[in-house]
Amino acid sequence: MGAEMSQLGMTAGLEIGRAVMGAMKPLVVQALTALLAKLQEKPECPKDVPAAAGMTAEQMREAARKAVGIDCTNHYNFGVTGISGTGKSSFINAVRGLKSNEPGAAPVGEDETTLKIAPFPHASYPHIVLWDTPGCGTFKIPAADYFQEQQLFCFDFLIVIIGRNIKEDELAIAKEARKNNVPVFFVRSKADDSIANIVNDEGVTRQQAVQKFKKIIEAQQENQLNKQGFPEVPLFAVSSRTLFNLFRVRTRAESETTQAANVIPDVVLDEHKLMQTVLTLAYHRRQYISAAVETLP
Ligand SMILES: Nc1nc2c(ncn2[C@@H]2O[C@H](COP(=O)(O)OP(=O)(O)O)[C@@H](O)[C@H]2O)c(=O)[nH]1
Ligand SMILES: [Mg+2]
Repeated sequence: MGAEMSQLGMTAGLEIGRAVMGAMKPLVVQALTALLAKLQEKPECPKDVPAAAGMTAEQMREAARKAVGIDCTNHYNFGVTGISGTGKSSFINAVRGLKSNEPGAAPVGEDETTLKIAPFPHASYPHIVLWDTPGCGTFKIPAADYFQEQQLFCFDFLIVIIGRNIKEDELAIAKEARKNNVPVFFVRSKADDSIANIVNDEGVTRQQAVQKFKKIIEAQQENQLNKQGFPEVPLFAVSSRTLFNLFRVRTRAESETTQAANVIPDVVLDEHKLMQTVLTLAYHRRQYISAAVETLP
């Protein structure tokens, strides 16, 4: 890694893991780093929420803060949801640069006995809060009720972590998000596992398996989202391991140990594209119109 890149990484508190760098165009990484630097600041304006039941938007935001603890004036709130075991907690920890056994990390691999939504603030970005929202869209609580009860319309966007097949419940979340003007993104996690399985099952090389997996994701987008009436919902494939390596801020000693251990480089799929898409959207939607007009030529 060049001195310039290293400095950029430090500025935004983002460590570009060597394994990820190996397969990345530095420009993509620079763009993400610059974007994250913008998110160091408090959002310019509060999240737009619908005024309802005789309450103004401001009163709605205050009610949400009191009821659920969502501060959608000072924070960017990223909702993460999905069926138990899909990788929500791992995703949240990875984006926070945390291992699952470290203090403050969301517990991984646990059965979800509680359906309580929980905030996980980002240590390097004090205005970013990731929310674990187990139970959203499950038969126990229909998505429409969950959205209102938990005030999810306050989220800047919602990420639905999915598995091999998109379920009706997950489409119900997308429908509710659309109604509440919350952008929704579907994310197929454990891409590293899927690729390893293709190598194993089909006796192909890792590179061939990556290409095959990309085709599977394209087909999933087409058949399970576009054709089901959700062409505006993008599907991204990621590995939480790759995301972790991207966001981890390492000490020199940890970097050296990791570099020595990373004999097989990370699988890199849509991790950068996903983060760039969601962060750009969150950032721009929280700027005052006047600020946007000023930037016009
Ligand atoms: N290989 C691999 N395993 C993952 C990934 N994400 C999660 N897992 C594993 O999947 C299991 C369930 O993950 P968890 O984050 O607890 O899922 P949750 O129930 O949706 O919060 C754990 O054993 C994780 O280690 C990933 O990207 N790659
Ligand atoms: Mg979990």
